[in-house]
Amino acid sequence: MIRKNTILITGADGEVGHGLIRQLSPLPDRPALVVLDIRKLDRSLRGLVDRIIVGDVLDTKLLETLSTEYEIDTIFHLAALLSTSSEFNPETAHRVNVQGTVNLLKLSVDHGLTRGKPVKFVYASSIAAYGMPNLETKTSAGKVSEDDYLHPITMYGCNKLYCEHLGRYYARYYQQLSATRSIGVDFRCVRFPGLISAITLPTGGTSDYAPEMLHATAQRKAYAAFVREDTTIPFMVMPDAIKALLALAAAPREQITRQVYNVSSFSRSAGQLADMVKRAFPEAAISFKSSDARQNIVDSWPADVDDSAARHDWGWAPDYGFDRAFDDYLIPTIRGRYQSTT
Ligand code: AKB
Repeated sequence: MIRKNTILITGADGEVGHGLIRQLSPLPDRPALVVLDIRKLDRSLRGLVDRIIVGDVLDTKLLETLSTEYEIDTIFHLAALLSTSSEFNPETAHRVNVQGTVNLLKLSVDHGLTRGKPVKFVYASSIAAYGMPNLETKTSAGKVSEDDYLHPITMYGCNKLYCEHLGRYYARYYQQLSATRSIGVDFRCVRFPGLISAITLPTGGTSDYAPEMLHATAQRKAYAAFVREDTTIPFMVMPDAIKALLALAAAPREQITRQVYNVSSFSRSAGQLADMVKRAFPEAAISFKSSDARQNIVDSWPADVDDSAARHDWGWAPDYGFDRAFDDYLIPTIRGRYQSTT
């Protein structure tokens, strides 16, 4: 039997997974889409994929079965516990975020060997991999490069940074002392800023104040952000996040000069985001009640990132700057989304 070329998406029921499925599903002659998540895929997406697996990235038996059933060409590994959830359950987060990634990297190297070609492994990392030492440094550092300030203060950030290293290890050094060298894995990683979708809300992140203020306001609810008004980190809207994943996956291997790439669209303070929301919804009731613990986490993330390597190597450029993100995507989409419910 000839097995169909397959794309495997883990964490498919998260918001990046949803965006990726919507983008990939209508493509002509696309590989089979096999999606894995601990939760059953949202009803609205079930008809868009070829197989839905409700299961755990920690279930190695399940992953082995997948490896025998499908010719896996590309894995988008999105499954993770986000930063706030991870702080409440650090050891569980470590298991899911790290052991889950190890399991998929191992699946990839073994699968690559059987098919004689490395599996493309696209990993979603995060600005949480950074740890700015204090607010003065955060302000003076400007756009930080991929290699600076890598001292994360969250379990999630530590997990993401370590998994970036694991990706490099499995790609280049796995089984380096054995007689038969591994075929490795074609590991590629984007470090995402805070993501904002007009369609879905994230669960358990710490950059969530941005999407939360927008979604609450669009539903005519008051919102108290858990950060100071001047809190600044980089953000990106979901269509650009999907664009980044697909562009990195599609880039010719010889153009890839590093394993981890920053990507960014706009960097704004929570107050500037609120002003934009108020411009569209003048009745918005947004306040700022900084919670020390979560504030501390966001303060440890850079105010902006340098994504020039992604721009140079694989032509990264966001479609949505700050104004366009709100005017052409967030506001019209979110109005449509809640029209019937408000
Ligand atoms: C989170 O807040 O945990 C995520 C992230 C920045 O990776 N949105």
